[in-house]
Amino acid sequence: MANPLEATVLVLGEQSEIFLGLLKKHFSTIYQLAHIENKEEFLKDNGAEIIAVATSNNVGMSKEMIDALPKLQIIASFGVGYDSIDVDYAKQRGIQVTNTPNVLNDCVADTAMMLTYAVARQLIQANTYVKKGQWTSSFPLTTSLSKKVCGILGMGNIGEAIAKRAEAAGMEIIYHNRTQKNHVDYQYIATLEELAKQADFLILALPSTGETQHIINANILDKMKPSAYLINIARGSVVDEKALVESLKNRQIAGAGLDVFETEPCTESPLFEMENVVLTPHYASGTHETRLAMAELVCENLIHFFNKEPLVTPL
Ligand code: 8YV
Repeated sequence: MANPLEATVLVLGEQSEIFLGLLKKHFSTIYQLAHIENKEEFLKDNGAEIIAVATSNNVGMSKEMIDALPKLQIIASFGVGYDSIDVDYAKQRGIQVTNTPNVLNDCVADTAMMLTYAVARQLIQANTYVKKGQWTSSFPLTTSLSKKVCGILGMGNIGEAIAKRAEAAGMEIIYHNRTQKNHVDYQYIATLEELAKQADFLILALPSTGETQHIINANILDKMKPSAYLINIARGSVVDEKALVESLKNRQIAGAGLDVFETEPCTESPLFEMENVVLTPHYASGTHETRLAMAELVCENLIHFFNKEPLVTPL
């Protein structure tokens, strides 16, 4: 491996060993702001020199942080979602922003399907049933995926990867998106209300934007069938979690599989008590392989930036 580039990168937040290790391999000076005791003093002394920042979706970058770095030229983020970064303000200031699309599609789509299977086939209960020695009679019957309607909200790259898997499971795919996608054969449903009505499994794969906050609210949950499940691998903010809890309590829907929450990390919630809910800790992209690919893509973007080449995945 070649010597690291003579370049400085300021890293925001606590980042994984995989990510930090790669940054250290590629760039000569890495400052980890989270580990600097007097951040204000550090930013006063070094802020004017820093042109590159590495962050992640769970850490983000606020307008205030951008303002603390007057020479900033690039924000390279680890994650496909960028709702935690003030991208509009960065762009106004002429700062380029990159994310890590596509490399995580498979793992995120796998997680969507894993949650779908887990809620439908009661994987968690079945596992407990065997391990606790309760298998004295047959386990209650569960719900099949095949021939069921999989309604996908958000037919981007992740939505498509989910659709392929759901198709392979024998499901019928319908979707709603801001615009109809010409290159996919799945049935387009013009409104979210109608999608919610028809879906046996409503899978959320849309970005979190100003327009999508609480897009799944009491009104939409009301439209869902009592036998339907909600699966969310997108962002917690797209679901009104209080309304979801109510609808689960009242058995207005059959259950939910959630990888993301309105507040993360989520350490207490009425959802924890619910048998018909399967929860995972926002770990859809969290495999060795995918996190390495994400870290590599952040570094590639930064290398291109320092070499004055076009960025690989600019926003
Ligand atoms: C996170 C994600 O990036 O890519 C995204 O948008 O939500 C995840 O892959 C990861 O948890 C690091 O913040």
